[in-house]
Amino acid sequence: MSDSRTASVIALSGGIGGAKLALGLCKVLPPGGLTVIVNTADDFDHLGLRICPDIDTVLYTLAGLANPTLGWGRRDETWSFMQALESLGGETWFRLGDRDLALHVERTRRLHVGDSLTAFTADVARRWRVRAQVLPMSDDPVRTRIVTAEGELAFQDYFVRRRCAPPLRAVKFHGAPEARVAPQVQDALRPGQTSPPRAIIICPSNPYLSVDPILALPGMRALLRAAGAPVIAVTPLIGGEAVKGPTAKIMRELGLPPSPLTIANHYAGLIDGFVLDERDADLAGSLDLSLRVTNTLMSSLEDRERLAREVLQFADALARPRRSPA
Ligand code: FO1
Repeated sequence: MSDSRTASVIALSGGIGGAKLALGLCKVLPPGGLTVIVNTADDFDHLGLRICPDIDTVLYTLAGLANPTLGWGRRDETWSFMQALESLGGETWFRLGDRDLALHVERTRRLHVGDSLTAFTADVARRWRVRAQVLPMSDDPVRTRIVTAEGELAFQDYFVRRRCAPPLRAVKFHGAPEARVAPQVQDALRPGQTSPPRAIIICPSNPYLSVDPILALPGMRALLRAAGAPVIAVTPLIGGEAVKGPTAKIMRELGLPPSPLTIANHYAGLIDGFVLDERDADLAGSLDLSLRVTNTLMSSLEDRERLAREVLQFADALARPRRSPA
């Protein structure tokens, strides 16, 4: 049996929304008690640099360096590089702040000399005294492509350059069938018989753009199910809208009702429990799944910590029956 005080908690996360809950979990768990598995399918090469937006958002957030206004990038940012680039007629649709730039330059160098993305990310986390393990889902390239009414677009072209405007028809994850789950992710999910993780938490990230690429890796769903921990998803929708981002818009364009019920059904077969927002409590009767109904809006650090505690309590309650002797 796992000791819920020491067993690790694993979170699956995209960028901004997921990182908020990851921060709450990191604050309420002991150092080293959290492993965050992060989507890398938003990554791309831009201005000759490798950009990994979701990894960077998680790192900045957990290190206390995140830009509180933008949600992405660094706090106390300056934009001299962008201004200089603009004066040269360069590409400025994807904004790289001066301080943020250092991370992309150094990562690009390290990848060129043969380091893995996992090794570089761990090195940054250590230097910034991040108290959690931050793991790219894979060291192999997986790239999201968005099929729109105007043709197929690379993810950042769709998300940032076009601001998600073209109606979305389908989402593809190029490279996913050939990609390998990062060995460190496999280790985190297969720690051996004596210490299964305490919980696996699917953060309130966009299911279609941020979580699905993680789940699309060969063997990932089987690893999650076999880990021996309750798998819990936290709704990214409140009252039919995402707190931030295009989740509801995308669902409408895919012909799906923008409801937490749709999200819970999307994760059917993978999750043991679902965290529903209290503003959607009337939907509780329609879900044939263990539920926790609570305030999922994370405006402050206190909100993040409170939600993290509630999700962990929910996981512990779900784990108890399955772990008690027959
Ligand atoms: N998002 C934007 O909306 N505009 C930007 O100019 C932008 C720049 C950027 C630079 C570095 C980085 O790590 C992230 C950045 N993001 C930007 C956010 C990001 O591309 C998206 O939020 C994610 O890919 C979706 O999770």
